Amino acid sequence: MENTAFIALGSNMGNRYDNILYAIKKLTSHSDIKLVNYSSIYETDPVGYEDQDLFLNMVIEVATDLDAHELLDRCLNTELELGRKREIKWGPRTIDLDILIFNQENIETEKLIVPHPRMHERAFVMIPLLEINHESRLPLKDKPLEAWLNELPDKEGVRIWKRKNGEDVFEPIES
Ligand code: PH2
Ligand code: MG
Ligand code: MG
Repeated sequence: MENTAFIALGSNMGNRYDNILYAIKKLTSHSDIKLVNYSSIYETDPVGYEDQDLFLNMVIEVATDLDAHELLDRCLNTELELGRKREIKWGPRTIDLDILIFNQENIETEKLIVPHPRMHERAFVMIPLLEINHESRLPLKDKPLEAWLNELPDKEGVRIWKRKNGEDVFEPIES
């Protein structure tokens, strides 16, 4: 598996927890995408379009043989399988799968921009990402991670919902 990617997951419709676990299972159901690491799950206030239900958000790390566009197609197919319809921009969704980082690559095509252009501004992405990532692997301009985190707005809108470690843990994939 030559490539490392970090993917953000978000859900605020239906059974949010089931949607997230099902998406991880679907995404990693072929041998060309492997789950390497995952964050805790956070409950988060909606950002952008505020008149909607609370989200569950988390970030996973995968290893994959796919290139970034192939991985994007897999993400979009998984969203469709979970019944995602695109109605309101930034509106309610059963599942959203966003590629945040793909190796150290900078990609800008019509379909895909990586690193994700808004990730640095979003506490619901950065807090779970920083839980499982380390500075050296983030293609984050010239600022230390601490500085990014300190400047993030809406940090209080991101609350731990299910911890990765400790009591009441979850297992995204049964071993
Ligand atoms: N996703 C959005 C817009 N707003 N807010 C939260 N809390 N979590 C999300 O995943 C989210 C959002 C667009 O993708
Ligand atoms: Mg998104
Ligand atoms: Mg998306």
